Amino acid sequence: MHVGKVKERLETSFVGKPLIYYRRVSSTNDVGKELAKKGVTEGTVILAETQTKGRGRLGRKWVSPSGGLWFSLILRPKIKPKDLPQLTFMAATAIAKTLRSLYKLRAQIKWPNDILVNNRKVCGILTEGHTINETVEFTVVGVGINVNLEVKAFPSTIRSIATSLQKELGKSVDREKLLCSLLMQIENSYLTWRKEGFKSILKEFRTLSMFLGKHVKISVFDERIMGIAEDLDETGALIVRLPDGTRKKILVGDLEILEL
Ligand code: BTX
Repeated sequence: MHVGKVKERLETSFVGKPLIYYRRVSSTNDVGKELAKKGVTEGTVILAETQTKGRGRLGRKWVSPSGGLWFSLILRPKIKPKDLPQLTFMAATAIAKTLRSLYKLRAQIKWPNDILVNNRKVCGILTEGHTINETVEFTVVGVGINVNLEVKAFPSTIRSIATSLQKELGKSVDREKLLCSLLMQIENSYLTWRKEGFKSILKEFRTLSMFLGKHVKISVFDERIMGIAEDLDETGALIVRLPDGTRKKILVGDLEILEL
């Protein structure tokens, strides 16, 4: 990664300023939290070539070899912890839009935090907050995108569910250009969210999604819920219509589409 090129080309006003680059870290979210506690400004981005302890939700492992884009963005909006998912949605819409406009890929969002291309995961988002007295002090939005990776670089357990931009496009892409475009789009989406609220993000999230109206199975810890993914409510929770016709609201979980 030529960080100098990114800094030269970056046209944002605050996202990615500063951009802090490491060749190798445990997890950019962990480094981000440490730096945020020390007071780095809103917009700071921590980028790493590889992560040794990349994380997904619920402590799951995020495979992060060299060639991907692994970064975390520090934001400091004044929100309550319950509103943190809004930032995941904000980032997901920004990423899906960028992949569509740069590469003409049909990038689609899978609730709540994945971007898929051809039904395989190309990107995951992990938003974490640091809360004091019921107020979020800072937020770390972690983004992992499989960019110039060969699918055989993935462990066998995820080879069938993951993809990369290189695989989908049949060629490697300019990571510096991608990062600049992503940070610009994330800044725009974040400012829209701050100005207009969650409604406008949610509207875009719905259009970019691939699960609405589909037969789904949702795993919520040990529970499995099957039904039709009917809609998202105004907080981003998933509304599922169960076989008996009743509706259930789901705040977090892992979604599997049963019919593609
Ligand atoms: P998640 O919990 O929704 O997904 C984690 C699951 O995704 C894993 O259990 C595995 O099945 C699968 N997986 C692991 N690595 C990959 C990969 N490279 N591509 C596709 N599928 C994979 C998703 O959590 C949130 C991931 C956020 C990652 C970023 S990277 C920068 C930042 N730092 C950090 O530690 N995490 C975030």
